[in-house]
Amino acid sequence: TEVGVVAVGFSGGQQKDGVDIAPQALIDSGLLTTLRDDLNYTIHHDGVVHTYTKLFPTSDPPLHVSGAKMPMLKPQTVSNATEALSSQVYEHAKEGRLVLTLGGDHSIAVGSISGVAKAVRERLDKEIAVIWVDAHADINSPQTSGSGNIHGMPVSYLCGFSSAPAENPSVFGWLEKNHLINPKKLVYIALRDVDFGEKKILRENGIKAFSMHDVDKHGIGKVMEMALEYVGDSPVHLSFDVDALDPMWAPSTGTPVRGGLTLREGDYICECVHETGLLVAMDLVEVNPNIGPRDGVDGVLGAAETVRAGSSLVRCALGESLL
Ligand code: DIR
Ligand code: MN
Ligand code: MN
Ligand code: MN
Repeated sequence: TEVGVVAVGFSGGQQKDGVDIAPQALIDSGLLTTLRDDLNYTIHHDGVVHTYTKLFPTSDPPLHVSGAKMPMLKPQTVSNATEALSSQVYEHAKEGRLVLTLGGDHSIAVGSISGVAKAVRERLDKEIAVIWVDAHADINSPQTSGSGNIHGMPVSYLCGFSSAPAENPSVFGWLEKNHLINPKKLVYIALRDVDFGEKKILRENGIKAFSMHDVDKHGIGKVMEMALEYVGDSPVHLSFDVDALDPMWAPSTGTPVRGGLTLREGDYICECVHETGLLVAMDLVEVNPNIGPRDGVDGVLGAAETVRAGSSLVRCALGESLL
């Protein structure tokens, strides 16, 4: 199989530096050479960690959208970066490559998922399913967001619940109908920190979600059975936020939430998706090597171990565990 890799050193969807150095850390840990040499993939990668800084506007003031409590932060920066990423991902996906996007914060999923959705419509005349593994639902609109951080909003734009605001139509104005996903083909796993306004959006749109409560109740085996039955035979884009894992396994991330998945449960999710043969793209996001404790002191896991966990998730999704 052919894999297209896009390394995205972008942190503009939230406020903590460091998430932009994760792609290089993942590559330095040997992820791509393992995919090539041990898993026998043909890797297409330009060797660049894209920052898109040339596309950043000289000034990008917070955007006050009518009805919002908080202004959108770095709106044009995030829009420009994700627009560029969307076409990079599209170019890989239209060649039939499995696209691996290494982030970066989760706002970049607006780019990766839109590019895959468009390519799969053109190639296969199908809608993609999205499996979003995250402590958070990332489905705030600019109106419901309590932070203004766009990494809490990508799903809202991808579902078409939000679009270019009247106050500045160039912010996400590039998103076309063929970039969007069907909210009925979206399924969440590992949720445990969902804002009040987001719960309302999930409920009113009948969006399928398996929270940590469901993982505890049914076990990860049954949850994956139900999630994959829901997905059916649609091509799958797996968007994995490393904060879905418990901070014990992935402490180096911007918004850790206790009570998450074990590394084994995360790997299991990825293995199950691999087994379907439906995987067309994966994002690995929100690894932030600048956050968290030092590795190795009294067995404490820190940045290096978070990178290792992220690498393991990707390798499992690409079939490493198969005997
Ligand atoms: C919160 C936190 N729901 C927000 N979201 C995070 O800012 O909208 N997403 N951390 O990863
Ligand atoms: Mn690249
Ligand atoms: Mn996220
Ligand atoms: Mn998250």
